[in-house]
Amino acid sequence: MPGAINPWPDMNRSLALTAEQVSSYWRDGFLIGVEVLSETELAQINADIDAIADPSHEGREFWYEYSSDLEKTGGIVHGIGGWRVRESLHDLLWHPVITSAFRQLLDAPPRLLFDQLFCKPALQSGAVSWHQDYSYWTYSQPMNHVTCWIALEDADLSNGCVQYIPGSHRWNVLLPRPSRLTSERNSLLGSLTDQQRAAFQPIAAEVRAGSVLFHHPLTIHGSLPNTSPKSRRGTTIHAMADGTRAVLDEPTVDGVPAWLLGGAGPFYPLVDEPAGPVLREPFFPTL
Ligand SMILES: O=C(O)CCC(=O)C(=O)O
Repeated sequence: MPGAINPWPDMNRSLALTAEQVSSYWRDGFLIGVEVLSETELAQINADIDAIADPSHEGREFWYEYSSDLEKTGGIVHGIGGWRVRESLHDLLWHPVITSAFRQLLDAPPRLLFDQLFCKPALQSGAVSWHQDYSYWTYSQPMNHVTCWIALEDADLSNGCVQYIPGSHRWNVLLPRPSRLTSERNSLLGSLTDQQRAAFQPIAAEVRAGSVLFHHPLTIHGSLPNTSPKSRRGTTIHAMADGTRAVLDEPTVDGVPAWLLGGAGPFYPLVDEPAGPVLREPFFPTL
């Protein structure tokens, strides 16, 4: 039976990013608008997301985290681990245009760190605070990560598209992490120098459904609330280079969920790897 996502959508198209796309990623810290998904693939993923809106949906036990309670999530339907819940979200991880871009941008074989769903229903709040992704993942070392954000619906400023601060990945800073889903969306600005504040010029990553964004783990990004009558759905794949280790001083670390550690417990780490265990199957598959 064919998978939900066609593994070879168009044999005539080049899978690779162009040299210009790769250099603009390194210059700006992000890349906007690589076309990936067909109408059919989008329809399948969106039908699956419609189905998971029901809190009693089949397979819900496979989420690492899931909440459609907008009161709790600040107006965003948020999930981690969708690849284990629906076939379309699973197959998306191995879309050849995405995996080959990961390989180019990491310059290494990619692995999944985790996937993450961010859906902003129409006319709801739903801001994502300014943040750098790596501030949440410092346990995964060395830092060689890249995120792909996939537009499942058209995204523009009015419905809260992702916004980036160009060049911020080259500021050579790791700023304190804010709570990601919060009304205090500008709290990170308090940690910037005057020079960084002057360079804080957001670019709105407006994209059509089916196109994707890539960003560097130190690029500052966030998004405004959705005040429009249009829903805004996006899902991300956070990838890391093969060989990335979980470097932790303690069996459990505040803010690091147990699933990320492949099953933390009193006997963690289960393997004798002084440098920290390599993040690998089954939770961190190769892409
Ligand atoms: O979907 C959003 O608005 C934010 C996404 C995000 O923070 C991320 O992809 O790291």
